[in-house]
Amino acid sequence: MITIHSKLRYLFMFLGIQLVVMALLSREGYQKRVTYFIRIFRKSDAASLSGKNHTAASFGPGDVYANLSHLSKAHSHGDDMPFCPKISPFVGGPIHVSFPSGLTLTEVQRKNQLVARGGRYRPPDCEARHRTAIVIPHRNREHHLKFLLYYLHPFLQRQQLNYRIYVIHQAGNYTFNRAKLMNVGFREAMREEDWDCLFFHDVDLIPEDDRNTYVCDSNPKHAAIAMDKFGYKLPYKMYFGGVSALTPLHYLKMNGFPNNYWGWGGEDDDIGVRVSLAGMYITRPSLKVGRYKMIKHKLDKGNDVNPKRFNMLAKTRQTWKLDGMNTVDYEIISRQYLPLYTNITVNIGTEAGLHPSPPSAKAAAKPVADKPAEVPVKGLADAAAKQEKAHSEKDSPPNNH
Ligand code: UD2
Ligand code: MN
Repeated sequence: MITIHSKLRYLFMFLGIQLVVMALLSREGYQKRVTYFIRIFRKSDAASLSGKNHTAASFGPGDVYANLSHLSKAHSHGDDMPFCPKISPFVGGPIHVSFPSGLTLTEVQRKNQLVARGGRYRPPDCEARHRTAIVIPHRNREHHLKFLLYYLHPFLQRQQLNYRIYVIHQAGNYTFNRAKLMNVGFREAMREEDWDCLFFHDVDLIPEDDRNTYVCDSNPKHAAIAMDKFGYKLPYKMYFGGVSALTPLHYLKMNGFPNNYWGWGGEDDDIGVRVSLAGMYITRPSLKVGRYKMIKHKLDKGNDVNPKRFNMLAKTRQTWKLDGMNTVDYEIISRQYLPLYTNITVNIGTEAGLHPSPPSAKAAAKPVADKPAEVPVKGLADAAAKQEKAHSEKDSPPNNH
């Protein structure tokens, strides 16, 4: 009897101690860690989200959707939310990029359930440390846009950013003007919210490593340092095309981007030169991290090579203060808050202004004053000359991708 009693006593003591330990462990911090580990074991959630008929690559290593299910769905925005960690626990490194044929926007939407109307996202359970606007110049590239949205949304969520995607759509058929659309994007995005960083992003460039964080540096950042189309190398030192990131202060300091590069080419170099003329320098992520895949395409109709680009580039030093954010003129045609992005359709006019007169009236009218001169400029600016040389490889329009 005595032995049974003492055994029972030990058993109760043991159970009591266990209860105390459990009570201590069940405090909030422990709960969070347990939930985190439970989520890791439920990795397959992401796969089930898309249902049976998902067309994207299956969730193997490098799948950009693999750990999205770890993000809590509780929308607990409030004053007492802690800041997100400095390095997001959801960042996973290299991303496998492919272009499945059957992907639809509806599927992209279904896979990004925490993205709010207008392509808006905030981490649900922590206060983001960065507010980033993505600005995409666009016309007739819906197919590319769909893939970019498919990859960019989870990419940015993994980085725990507070972000919104703006697509700036050039109205009409007149020659495309990438840099002017960026100026429109800058002004319209800043009008809506106090972004601390803007990413200017080609529609056809897909980031391949989520350690390439979409936050700004102390100087303008060129993020697309390594692209497949250039053999994952920087084509030349001053290259600033593809994807770049500037704070509002950087942007205003260099008077934004030029408005008068109509057609393909040159504007990216003009922007690069503006950075240094404004007393700043270009920063870049490492070659390992700043990797991008460009969706293969031909030169678009309505975006012919700009034959004036070298002459114009030679004059950036004289023109950058006279043309840019301080002179941009445009008319917003519509602003749509779509499920995956904010679409801003804009009339940016032509070289002859926002409302150029019809050809018949033109004959009678005085010649357009601000039309860039065609005469070759004596003594090309250093940068322009160097670029022209370095370009021989890079500076060809995308007609053979
Ligand atoms: C290169 C640069 C690009 C820019 C361009 C010269 C790369 C990866 N990118 O792009 O940053 O400097 O040369 O202008 O090297 N777009 C449309 N619809 C059109 C035409 C252009 O949406 O009809 C947009 C779209 O976002 C596209 C971007 O403009 O990604 C650049 O045009 P591109 O892709 O035809 O030129 P590409 O690849 O040579
Ligand atoms: Mn391209």
